[in-house]
This record gives sequence, structure tokens and C-alpha cells, in this order.
Amino acid sequence: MHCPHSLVQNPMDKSLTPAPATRKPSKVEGLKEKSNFLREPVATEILQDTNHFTEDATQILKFHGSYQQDNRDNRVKGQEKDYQFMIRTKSPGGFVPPQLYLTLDRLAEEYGNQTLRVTTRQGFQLHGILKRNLKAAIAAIIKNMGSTLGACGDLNRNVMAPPAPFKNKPEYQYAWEYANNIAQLLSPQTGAYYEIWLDGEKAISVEENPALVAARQRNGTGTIFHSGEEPIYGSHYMPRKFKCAVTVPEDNSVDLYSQDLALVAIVNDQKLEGFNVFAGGGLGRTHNKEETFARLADPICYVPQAEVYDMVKAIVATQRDYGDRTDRRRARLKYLIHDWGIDKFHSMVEEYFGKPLEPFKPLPEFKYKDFLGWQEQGDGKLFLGISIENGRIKDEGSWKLRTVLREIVQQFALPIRLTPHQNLIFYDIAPEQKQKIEQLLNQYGVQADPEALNPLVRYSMACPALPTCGLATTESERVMPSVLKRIETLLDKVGLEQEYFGVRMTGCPNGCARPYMAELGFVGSGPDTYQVWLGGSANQTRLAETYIDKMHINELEATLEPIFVYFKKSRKLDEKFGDFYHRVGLEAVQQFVAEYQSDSTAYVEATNNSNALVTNSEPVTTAAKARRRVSIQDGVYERLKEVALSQGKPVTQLVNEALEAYLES
Ligand code: SRM
Ligand code: SF4
Repeated sequence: MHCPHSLVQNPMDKSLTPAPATRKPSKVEGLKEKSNFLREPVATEILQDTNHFTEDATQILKFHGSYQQDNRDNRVKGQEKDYQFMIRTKSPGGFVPPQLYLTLDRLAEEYGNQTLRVTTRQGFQLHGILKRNLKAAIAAIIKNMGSTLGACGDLNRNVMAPPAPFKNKPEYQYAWEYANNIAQLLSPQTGAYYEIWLDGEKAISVEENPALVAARQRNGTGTIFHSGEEPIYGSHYMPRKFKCAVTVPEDNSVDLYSQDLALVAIVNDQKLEGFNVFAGGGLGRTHNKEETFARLADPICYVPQAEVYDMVKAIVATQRDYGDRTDRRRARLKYLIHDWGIDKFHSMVEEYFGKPLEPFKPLPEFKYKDFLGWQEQGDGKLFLGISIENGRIKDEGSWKLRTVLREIVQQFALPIRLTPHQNLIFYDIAPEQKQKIEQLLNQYGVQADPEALNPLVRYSMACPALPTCGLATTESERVMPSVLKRIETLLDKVGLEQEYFGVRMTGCPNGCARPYMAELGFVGSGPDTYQVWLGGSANQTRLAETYIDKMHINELEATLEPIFVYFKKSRKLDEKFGDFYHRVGLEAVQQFVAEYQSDSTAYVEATNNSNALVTNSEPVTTAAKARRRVSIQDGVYERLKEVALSQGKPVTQLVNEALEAYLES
């Protein structure tokens, strides 16, 4: 039998979904089919003396972990693009051995743009590599315990896990172990990678865990293909990228609701019993295309530890065989689950799994964790989490982040875990090394104390966008520092000096810095223009909502100020900004903003404890310099609002009329 799109041989011998015969598979499906398991046209074109690949080859190159880009700052109409390549590493759970770190640092210097970038999925990216250096760079990564295979492309991407290297918390050890195992289980089996980048030589032959080899080959329920080089993927790989994470109860450092597949390790008495399974998260969307959307993963089932690989394969096979291969904008698992409904998805996964799914186990509430600063790792040694603004490791003036990280690795040979928030953790640090490491950090101007960091910076993320990303419609990483400064100034101005929240920005709606999960998200929607998203939660368990479709960056203060003022005025005790917005909702905020903006003579502030106290405080907005604050009781304000609404007048107009009438009487 054939899969729904009459394209991929479905290993299940059962007719499940009728094929939409009228819809043509996308062009990339044909390229995958023709590629001979990811060999061509890359194998031929890498040998050609050109500065870029053809469009067809670039699609296959992605599976090898590299993107063809051009420096968009250097675009000149009518001239050839300034071609260069981005290389992305695949490092399950963010693990980077010291030898690999030093190699990447050297490659950034020799071939790249002298920076390294920690990604939001715990990988590293190098930018600015020329085609003629691509092979040497990828070969160096493979020979130094790294890999780029499958870091991009239509297959399982880097598997995330909480980055904390706790040695005395078995659940963390299990999460890391299974992130590695799932990465191996779903790693492409084609020989193309070593043939192209190492001329056929297999770098370091790591003995594969026999249980994984057996799990990969196990069939009976239609999860694998029996011919070809790819038992799990077949010749067409996945319809689209597929993203997994493994975590532990309470720890949402991996943003699990945004993953295609997330596993939560259930540990009892130090023993791994099984996993809760979530599926169907994803964030990419396209502006003005309602059929595309960000979606949270659903809880699916519980699976005992011994059957977890079969469960992963069952979900992968369901998406592989029924995911949309005609429209790449709607090809992720989230759309399949959305279109089918959860019940149909359940039954299909059961068919591939071969038995009924067990019910999901109750879980405690998730928390946001970033593991910064010095901490005990539980075996007498320490780890140190260092905040990296937007993941960019570089030297700038006397602040030499790249230099100090290299020196630390050179002197102490410390292993690294990259975090899902673009930060970096050194671990296995002997207590006696702490002082020397702190000295080095001080010497190069790098702050390692998380309490001394600006919390807005600490909890923010931005994607690379311009000048490297071909899909960016506006800036992200390069403007984020100034945007955060402006937000900080604004918070000070409205009397919220101590306040902070998660701010995330992307240069387009694809959502690479996961802005739809943030308390305040900026999503590029045109040159210098952003959609504003509000209402995500601090622990990333709720989707934010669009507040404004297009905000010019110059309107940042005018847009946010009334919302911050409303937040200050009406928040509950200790309520976070995202929770506040979620509670009061769009309409209430819009109403407040409308009143606030129409207020040209007075700013009326309701407080819980004031008694018609007239203050001479500084004006609240820049637009209305002559404003004075008037504080009134909540109850009076609510009554004023009701009357204003019933009379169709702004509150301030009503207050003015009432006060004038009173003063004149
Ligand atoms: Fe992403 C495409 C950067 C995490 C959703 N992403 C891209 C490309 C390759 C642009 C392109 O296709 O030409 C970006 C390269 C920019 C550059 O110059 O380097 C890019 N994505 C990144 C990174 C580096 C952002 C970062 O700030 O770290 C992240 C690399 C992660 C990694 O190590 O694997 C990155 N991308 C994400 C995430 C977050 C996540 O995975 O947790 C998402 C949202 C989650 C999701 O997938 O739903 C994400 N990236 C996308 C999409 C939209 C996918 C979709 O389903 O619609 C695209 C566009 C596409 O695939 O067509 C994209
Ligand atoms: Fe590029 Fe858009 Fe991803 Fe930013 S969110 S890196 S602009 S694809």
C-alpha cells in the first residue's frame, strides 16, 4: 500500500487514509528521492570550483548540516550575492567535548566570521564559511568528536535535554542518556555523509548500543523499510523537520510544548520506569496565512522504559507516512494532529506501536530553569553556567567572551553543555579551579554571576536574522540589546524598576527563538516592523497571543507604555507580566490603551489605598508633558468607567467635566 500522497511506500500493509490524488508532492520530495540517500547533487558539486551550490544541491546540503546563505548587508542590485555557508552542529543534550569546542573556535577564526553561536536547540552554528572551505570545516568537526549530520533537513533534529549536569539526580542522567539514545535511534544511516566529507573514511567508529541497533531494525508493525539504506526514513526521509526533547518532571528548560515529540522521564526510587509522551508542538507560521499556526504539544500517553524506542518509532512512522508531503508550510506533525484530532492520532500510533497506549501519568507543574552561575553538580565537583547574550560568542573591545571561553577550555579541558536558552555550562570543575576561572572571567570582562546580570537580558533570546538568515524580514539579534535597554528605561519610567520578564524576538514568523512562548514576543513582519505577542507564561507552558500585527520599532515605547502602566495598576500581588495579560485579556488591554492614549490632560490612576490624592509626579508619557497624576480609589474608578462607557465618553473627559462642575459650583 502507498502513503497518502502516493509517493512513499508505506511499510504498513493496511489502508489507513485515502490518498489525496489531486495534490502533487512538493519539489523537495523529488529531490530527496533522486538524491540516492543524500548523495547527489552535493557529492558532485562540492568538487566543482564554484562559490555556491545549485538550488537543488542546497536542499540536500541541509541534511548534512549546512545552509547556503549570503551576507545580506553586502547585497548590491545586479551583482552576484556574497555567498557563504552556515554550519550547524548536532549535539544531543548540548554536549560539546573540549576538543570539539577548540576545533569550532579555530574554524570560526580561520574560515568563519570570528564568532560562534549557541543555538536555541543546544547546538553551535558557524557563519560565513566559503564553499571552498566547507569540506575542510565539516571534516574537522567530524574528526574532533562532532557531527553536523541531520542538524538541518527533513529528519530528526538535535534532541534536547536539560543541560544541568547533576550527578546526584538520576532523572537528569536518564534524560541525557535517552536524549542521546533517541538521537542515535533516529540518526540517518546513509553512507553519504562520510563519503562526501571524509572521502569515505568513517571517522571514529563509536560502538553503537546493541539495544538501539535492534530497536532500529525491529518491525512487525510497519515502522521500518526493509530495503534501502534508511530503515526508519526510507528514501524520502520525513515530510519536514522533526524535533524531540527528553526532560524530567518540573524542568521545562527544553520548552517541551514546542517540540514535535517530548518525553518526560518518570523515575521512581532512582529507577527509570518510563516516560510521559507529548506530541504535536511546533511554532513556525506564516503571516496572514491562518492555516499555519503555533501549537502546543498534547499529552499523548505513558510508555514503559522497555518500549520507549518502539513508541518513538510509532510516532515518527505516523508522521512519516501521513504528514503532508504536498505543502511544506503544513507538513509538520502539529498539523497532522490538528487535522486528524487527537483520537485518530492515538489510534494510528497504536497501530504502529502494536498495542493500546497507556494513560499519561500526572505531572507536577513545570518551571523555567536556566542553571546559570556556580552550582554543585552532586559529586563534589562544580558547574558554571555563563549567560551568552543571544548565543553570540565573540570578542568586542575589552569584553572578550570568545577569548576567555577558549582559555578556560585550553587550561582546564572542561566539557560543555549548551543550553536551550543560548547559554553555556562548563562542568566537572574541581573546586580548586574555581578561583582561577573567576580570575580569567574578570580579566576579560565577563560576568558570571547571574544575580549581577540584567534580568531582562538573562531571560531574553533573539534569533540571528539579518545579515545571515535568508528568511529574515527585519533585524533581531542585532537590535535586541537596544530594544531591551529601551524596555528597561520604560519600566523605570512607569515605576516598575524591579520588574523583568522573558522577551524573545525573531526576524520573521518562523519562530526560531520561540517568541510565541514568551511573555513579550516580537516577531518580524517587515522592515523595522514587528508583530507583538503577549501573554506567554514564565515557565513556557502557554502560547502567547498576537497583540498588534505591525509595530514600527520607533513605536516601541508608545505601544508598551500604556500596557506596563495597566500592569502596574491592576496586577495581583506578585503576578507576572505574562500571567497578567493572560488574565485580563486583549479587550481589557485595548480598552485601557484607548483611554490612556485619548487622555491629553490627566492620567487617572486607580490604586487600592489612595484617597483622592493629587500628586505632582513626573508626567507619565512623553507625548503629554503637561500631565499630572491623580490617584483615585479602585471602586470610584470602576464606577467612572461604567458611566463613561454608558455615555460613550473617555474616562478622562468625564472626570474633567465632573471636576470642572464641582470646582465651579
Ligand atoms: Fe530555525 C529556518 C535558525 C531553532 C523554526 N532557522 C531557519 C534558518 C535555517 C533559515 C532558513 O531556513 O534559511 C535559520 C538560520 C539563520 C542563520 O542565519 O543562522 C534558522 N533556528 C535557527 C536557530 C539558529 C535560531 C537561534 O537563535 O538559535 C536555531 C537552531 C536550532 C538548532 O540548533 O537546531 C533555530 N527554528 C528553531 C526553532 C526553535 C526550536 O527548535 O526549539 C524553531 C521553532 C520550533 C519549530 O520548529 O516549530 C525554528 N526555523 C524554523 C522554521 C519554521 C519551521 C516550520 O515548521 O514552519 C524555519 C523555516 C523552515 O523550516 O522553512 C527555520
Ligand atoms: Fe531566520 Fe526567521 Fe528563524 Fe529568525 S526566525 S533565524 S529570521 S528563519
